[in-house]
Amino acid sequence: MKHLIVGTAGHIDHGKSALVKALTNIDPDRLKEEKERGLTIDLGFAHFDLPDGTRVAFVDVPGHERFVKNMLAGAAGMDIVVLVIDATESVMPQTREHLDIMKLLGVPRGIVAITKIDLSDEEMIEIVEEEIKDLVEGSFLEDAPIVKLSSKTGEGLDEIRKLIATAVLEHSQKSEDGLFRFPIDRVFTMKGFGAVVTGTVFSGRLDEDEPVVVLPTGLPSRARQLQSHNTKLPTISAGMRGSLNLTNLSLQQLSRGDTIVRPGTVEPTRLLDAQIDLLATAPRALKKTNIIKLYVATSQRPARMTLIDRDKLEPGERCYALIRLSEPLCVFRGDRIIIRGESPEYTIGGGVVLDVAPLKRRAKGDEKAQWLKSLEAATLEETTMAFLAQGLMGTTLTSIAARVGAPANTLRAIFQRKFETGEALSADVGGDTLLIARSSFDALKERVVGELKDFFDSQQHRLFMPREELRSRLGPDLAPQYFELLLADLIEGGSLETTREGVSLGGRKAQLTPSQKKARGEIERVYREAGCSPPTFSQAEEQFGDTKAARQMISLMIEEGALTKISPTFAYYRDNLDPAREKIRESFNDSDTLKVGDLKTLLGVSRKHAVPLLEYFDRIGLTTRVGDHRVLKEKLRK
Ligand SMILES: Nc1nc2c(ncn2[C@@H]2O[C@H](COP(=O)(O)OP(=O)(O)O)[C@@H](O)[C@H]2O)c(=O)[nH]1
Ligand SMILES: [Mg+2]
Repeated sequence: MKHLIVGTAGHIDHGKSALVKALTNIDPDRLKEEKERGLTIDLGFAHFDLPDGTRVAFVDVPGHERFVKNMLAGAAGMDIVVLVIDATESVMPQTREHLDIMKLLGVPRGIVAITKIDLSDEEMIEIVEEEIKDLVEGSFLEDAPIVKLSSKTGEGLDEIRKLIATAVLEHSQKSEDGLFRFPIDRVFTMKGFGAVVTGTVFSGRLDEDEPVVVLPTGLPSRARQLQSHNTKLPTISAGMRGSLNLTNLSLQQLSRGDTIVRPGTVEPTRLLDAQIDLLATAPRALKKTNIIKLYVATSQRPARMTLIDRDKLEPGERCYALIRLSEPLCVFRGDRIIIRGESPEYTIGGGVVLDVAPLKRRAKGDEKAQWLKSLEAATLEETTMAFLAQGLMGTTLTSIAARVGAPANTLRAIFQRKFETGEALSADVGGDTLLIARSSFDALKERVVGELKDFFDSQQHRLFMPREELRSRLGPDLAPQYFELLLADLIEGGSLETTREGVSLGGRKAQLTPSQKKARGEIERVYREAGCSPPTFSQAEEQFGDTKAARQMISLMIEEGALTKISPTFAYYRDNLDPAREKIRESFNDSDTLKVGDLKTLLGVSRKHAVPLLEYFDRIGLTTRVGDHRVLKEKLRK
C-alpha cells in the first residue's frame, strides 16, 4: 500500500481549501475561528481514496503571509504539491513565496491548478496561464500539468483527480529502512487517552506500544493507539500521516516542532553545517553573520548563521554556513531547511543540512568548505567513514548512526566489511561499540610512541612510564578499552613492553649518567647496610646531598625491584626484606600470634619500622590482623 502526502500551496483566498473540500468532502478548515472568518490559519488535513484504493492524504496550508510559519510545518512532509492560482487574481506574492519554499524544500513534483474559472473568462485565463509559465520556468513545475477548474461548479475536478492519481502512481514510495522520525504538527487531548499527536512519518517505522522519546525535551513515553486517517493500525511507516497517543505525557509537555524518535537513537543539536541558497529575490545580501529564523520539518528556531567560505552572499548565490541555534533541535543530515529574515519575517533562502555534529574546533574557511564539499555528494558509506576518520578517539556506533542519519543496523553491515578490509577497528565499551578508523588508530599509535620517547628523553633513568600517566597524556576522551587495544597492538609489533607498573619502549634500558651511577651505588649501599631499619625517603635524600638525584635513583631502584616500597616513607632493600619475611613465617612455628613487640625483638627494629612492616605483610597476604596481633594467613585456612 502506498502512502503519500499531497499538499496545497498558493496565495490567500485563491481557493486552496475549497479545492481540498471539493475533492475530499472534508473541510480542512477545522478551527472555529477559521470557519467563522473563512480564513485558513493553521494546517488542515483531509484524505480521499483513489479508484484503486490508494488513500491520498491532503495537507492544506494557510496562504496568509502572517501564517507562512504554519505553512512551513506542513510543507516539509509533502510529496506532491498543488499550486493553486486564482483565475481572477493570477500570480500574487504568496504564490511566489510558496513556490520558492517548495523549490528550496526539494518537493519533487506538482500540479498547477487555476481555480475560480467560473468567475473569469477565457481571455483572462490565457493571461493567467502565460504568467504561470513565466513563474514556473526553470523550476520543478516547469513541465507540470496546468488544470483549469472551479470548485463551485465542479468543472475540471475529474481532471485534477486523474492527474493526482497519475502522480501518486508514478511517485516512488519512501523506504521504511531509516531511523524512525515523527515530527509533530498537532497536539491535542482525547477523552480517555490523554495527549494525542499527529504528524507525517518522515522516515522509518514504529510499532504499537514501542517505547519512544520526545526531542528536544527528552521526555520518555510509549506509543499507543497508532492511527492513520482515523483507522487503527499496528504500525506506522515513512510517508504516512499518523497519529498516536503518548502515555504519561500531558498537553503542556508537547508542542508542534517536537520530534518523536526511538530512545537512544538521536541527540538534538545546537550546531549544524549546511549548504545555503539565497533566493535571487532576497531583498539584500547576507553578511558574514546573520540573525535568522530557521525552519526544519515542523519546527522553527531563532538562529545565528555564519558564512563559512565567504564574507558576503549575494542574492541568487550559494555557500556553506554554520548555524547556531538558541535551543537544541532534532535535525538530520540531508534535511532541507528554510531560512527567513527577521522583521518583517520573509523567506530569504534555504538549503541542505550537511552535518549535525560539526567539530567545535575552528577550521579555516577554505579547509572547512573543502570538507563540506566532500560531504555534499558523499554516499552513506563515504560519509560514515569520513565522520569516523574525524575522531582520533573513536566514535560509538550510536553517535555515528545519528550523525549520518541512518539506523545502527545499516551501519553494522558497512562496518562488517570495513573490519574485514582493516579500514576500521572496534572495541567493546560497556554495551556500545567503539568504532575506530585505521588512520586514527595508526596516528594514535604514533602518539603513544612519541609520548614515551618524550617521557624517557627527560627522564633517562626511568625504566617505565606509569600506565595512567601515559593514558592521561593521550587525552581524557580515550576509552580504557581503546588504550588497551593500542598497547596490545604495539606490544605485538615489538615497539612496546609492559609490566604491571608501566609501559616502556621495546628493548629500552635505563641510561644513567656517571653521577647518577655514583648516586645509585651510594644509595644502594645505604639501604643495604641499613638492614631492617632503613632511613625515611627524605633522610636518605638528605644524607646523599643531591636530593633530586637521590629521589630519581630511589624510584629507579623501586621500578627495578632492588628496593621494595612498603609505605609512603620507607623502602627496603630486597635482599634484606626477603630474609625478614622468612623469619616472620618461621616465628609462627612456635607461636600462633605475633605482636608488634614480638617483631621488634625478632628483627631488632624499633616500633617506627615494625608497624609499617607488619602492615606491609598484611597487604601482601602473609599475615592478617586479629585484634592487637597478627596470625599467619596460611594457618587460618587450615
Ligand atoms: N466562485 C468560486 N468561488 C471559489 C472557488 N474556489 C474558492 N472560492 C471561494 O473563494 C474564497 C476563498 O477560498 P478558500 O478556499 O478559502 O481560499 P484559500 O485561502 O486559498 O484556502 C471562498 O469564499 C470560496 O468559497 C471557485 O472555484 N469558484
Ligand atoms: Mg484556505
